[in-house]
Amino acid sequence: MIRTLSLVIAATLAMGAAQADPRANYLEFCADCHDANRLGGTGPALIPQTLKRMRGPKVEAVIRDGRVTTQMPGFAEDLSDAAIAELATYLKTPLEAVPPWGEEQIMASRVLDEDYTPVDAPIWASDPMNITLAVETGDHHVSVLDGDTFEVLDRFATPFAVHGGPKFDPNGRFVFIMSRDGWVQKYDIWALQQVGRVRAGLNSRNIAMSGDGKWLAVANYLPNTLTILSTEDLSVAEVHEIKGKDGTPSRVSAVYQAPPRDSFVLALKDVPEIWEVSYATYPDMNYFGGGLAHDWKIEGPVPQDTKFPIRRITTPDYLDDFFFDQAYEHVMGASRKGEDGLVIDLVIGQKVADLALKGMPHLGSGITWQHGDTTVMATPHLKDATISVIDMQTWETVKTIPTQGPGFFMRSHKNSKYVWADVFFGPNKDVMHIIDKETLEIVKSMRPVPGATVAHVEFTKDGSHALVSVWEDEGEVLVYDAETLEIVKRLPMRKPSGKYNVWNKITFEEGTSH
Ligand code: DHE
Repeated sequence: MIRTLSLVIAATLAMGAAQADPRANYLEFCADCHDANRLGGTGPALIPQTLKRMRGPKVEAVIRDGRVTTQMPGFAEDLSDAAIAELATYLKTPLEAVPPWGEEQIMASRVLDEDYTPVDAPIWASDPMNITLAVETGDHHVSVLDGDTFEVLDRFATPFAVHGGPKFDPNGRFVFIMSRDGWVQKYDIWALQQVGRVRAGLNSRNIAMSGDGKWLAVANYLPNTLTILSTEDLSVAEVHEIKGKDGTPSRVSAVYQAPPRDSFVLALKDVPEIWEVSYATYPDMNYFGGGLAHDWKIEGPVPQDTKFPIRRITTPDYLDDFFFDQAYEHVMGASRKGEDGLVIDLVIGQKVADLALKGMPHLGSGITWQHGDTTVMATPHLKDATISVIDMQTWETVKTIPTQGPGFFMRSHKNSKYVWADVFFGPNKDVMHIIDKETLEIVKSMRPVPGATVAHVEFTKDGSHALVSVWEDEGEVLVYDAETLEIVKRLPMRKPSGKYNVWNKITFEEGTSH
């Protein structure tokens, strides 16, 4: 009797211990799909870098109730509320050590589709230059749209939580898509087939395509690296470890393509430096837009044992978010504190101006257009209900346009007289402002679906139509006549986010972010 009782007590204590040990619960209930090291498997990585970026229900609620439209079940019957809370805290704790993720691990993750069959020409009859992709974050898909009829040519699954703009090769045939967990997907638009996937980082920011279409650079937070992939077969060309001049490791906030300079430009999170990584090849050497000739401008040695030499520019501040002039000679950078910005001349590698920018400008969403005899750049602010318009010759703010709330994205097209600017945050998140490019005044504020977030606009190739996301789970893409501002078509979609037109992207159309 005593023995039975002690067995019961021991079992109860053991269960209590398991319930209280979040790591044990993780291994029992989560590891099969999310990996024993929390780095992701069929489900996403469960690390703070990924979790804090996810919009939607809180972590506890997802563990308890599951996630609709995904394979994530609820664990309310297996785990007490206290155990769920502890498990959530465990998932929000940084990894003790970041496992190695170099060439070997990246190559081991690569999957090339065996049934992928290349084609000589598109298998559809639409205008290949007017194809538009719509990312649907609700169920992690992309819809391929004919830009004239808005017919959906294909709808394919992407890796979990795509972020940033997909990048097209210079012919607009292949597109590369990146997820926050570092997966890069290659998709053949002509064949409407996935070519393959590779995990280029463990937690990544965005990707950039080289001007010649041969290389794809992947900006990583985890580990602190830039991965350069061959676009041909997604193999690793090089993995650059990112360390500042004093040896401080740094996350890469973003990588940008600078085609006239034959280089990638990197914004670094943890060191006050800009890096330029050249993909120029002998004999067409155009290292750093010719800057290599002036080696007094280059700080630090240019490594000889790399295909992709690096130039470092020391900056007076930590810069997080960039915008380039059309010639890629100047870069505007927002300070990491989000309180101001500055302009660096990439040729001489020096600061040439300060920018009056408050309230966390989102320069990456900036656009330019001709205004009188100058070019202006406009940017929204993530923490201020204004849009700043900056003269790109004097770098002065020529106008601050008050809006109905902080915005995220802006778009225009050279054939359109309007700029479209969303209000992403606050009670007026259902508003889309229309700004006259000449008067710099808001001429219309539209509320297409009252109460629903409307955000991100993309134009068709000729600028005649503007596509707007109703950013809700049961959402839609609204197709507007860009002149009359009337809705001409509604395309149901699952939480659509960004849309990307092949022509506007590969020609670096001035009204779109690059
Ligand atoms: Fe983005 C682009 C950084 C939050 C949706 N976002 C970008 C780019 C950068 C960036 C550097 C340019 C990459 C490119 O296209 O090559 N984003 C950041 C952040 O630092 C920020 C503020 C915080 C973070 O979570 O990392 C952030 N972004 C978001 C979101 O919360 C959004 C709205 C939803 C989501 O998907 O996470 C979001 N970001 C987007 C989209 C683009 C983007 C749709 C592409 C815009 C385009 O038209 O090119």
